[in-house]
Amino acid sequence: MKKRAWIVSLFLCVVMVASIFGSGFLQTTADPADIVYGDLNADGVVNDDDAVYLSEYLTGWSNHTANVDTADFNHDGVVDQLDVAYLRRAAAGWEGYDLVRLEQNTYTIADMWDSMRVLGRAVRCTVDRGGNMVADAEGMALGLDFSTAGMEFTFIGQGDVTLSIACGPSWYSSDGLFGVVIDNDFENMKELVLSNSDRTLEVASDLPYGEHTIRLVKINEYSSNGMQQSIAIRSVTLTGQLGDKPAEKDLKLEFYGDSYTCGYGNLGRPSGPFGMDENAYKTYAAYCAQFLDADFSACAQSGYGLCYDYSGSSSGILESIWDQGLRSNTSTAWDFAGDAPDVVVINIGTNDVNCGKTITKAEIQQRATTLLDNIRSKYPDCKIVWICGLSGSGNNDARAPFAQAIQELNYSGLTLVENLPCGKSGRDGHPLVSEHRAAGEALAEIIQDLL
Ligand SMILES: [Ca+2]
Ligand SMILES: [Ca+2]
Repeated sequence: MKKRAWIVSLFLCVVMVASIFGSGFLQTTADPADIVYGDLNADGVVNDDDAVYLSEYLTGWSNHTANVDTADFNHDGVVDQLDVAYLRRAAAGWEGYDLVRLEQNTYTIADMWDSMRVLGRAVRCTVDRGGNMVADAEGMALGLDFSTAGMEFTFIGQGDVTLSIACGPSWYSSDGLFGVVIDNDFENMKELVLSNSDRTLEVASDLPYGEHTIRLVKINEYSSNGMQQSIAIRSVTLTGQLGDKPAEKDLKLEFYGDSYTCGYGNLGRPSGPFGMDENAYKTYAAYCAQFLDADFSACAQSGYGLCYDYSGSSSGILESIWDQGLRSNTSTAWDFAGDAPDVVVINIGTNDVNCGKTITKAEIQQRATTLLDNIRSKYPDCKIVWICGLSGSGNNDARAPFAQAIQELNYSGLTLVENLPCGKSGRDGHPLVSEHRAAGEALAEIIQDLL
């Protein structure tokens, strides 16, 4: 109550002072580069003396100066008694009162590394003149190939946020989408259209002054045939300063899969390029993670299978990509050293049972054991959920013996899901976003019971 009474009396005081002295004062004297933000009396520290100094300046002390660029602490464009109050609270360490100078800053990935989160399979890299990404632990850029790879950071400031990017050489035949989530508003995620000639990308505009959380994610998958793309984020330009590193979720999920996990065709735009009809942040996997308040990442590729891909080739299988960090540079292994997921979800088999091959139980079991042992070697304690494709599409009769083969492995820690309910109203018999959401909710209930 005391504090509130103080604020009220301060407010009344401010109203009185403002009415006497007008809306504020501007005086630019020193080079802004030489001024420590908040240090009005130039004694090298920011404390209550600076609030006193500013207050004296506002009451007309002729030997005092103040610069709007450095003394407008509440960022309303004028220097007045509100700034005195703001500075006093900032000097006292009140939460929400940060001295942030509103100037444009450009941060490379190297600059941001300790204050950003890496999402999914994003790889620190350099980018050569041809747009190729080369893994480099000291690199200035962040390479994104897999769906759900990205980054998240916070900043205190306002206005626009712009990326400097490079789109890989594989991206030549159509535009694609790039995902942006501002202040955790997943429902209104932006799907920005990217072309391979783009070198900058505005991901946010006209943000009001305050603390913001920016999540940047690749929502299209990579494809070596050029229909999808690589993206490297070189730097982020914003007005304000980087904030604290965003918090991790307590629960982590990791998905391995095919087009269902990539979100192929889920946006309901079947007449255009499939890069415009895919959002990996609106899949059963993404919604499952949202329902469980979990972090999630994906290692997935449309058309892939356990033993055979959709065309019956044995090259397009999860075993060949499960440990990759960059799809465009297949010698780049993913670094599994980060936090292990609590649950790994493998959603594979639909392409196997629909590719026209006759697959023996022994083949299924041998490939499954190899994949499971590989994942187990990295995550000794995780639970594993194996979904034999989403029901509703494809050959349901053929799925049964596939599921039976997995079940008979009796693999330690594995839960089999044979029929995850799902529709198929999107492109090529794939689920739409609403259908993914329903499947994600059902999967979240299954996982909840395992935890
Ligand atoms: Ca000072
Ligand atoms: Ca102000």
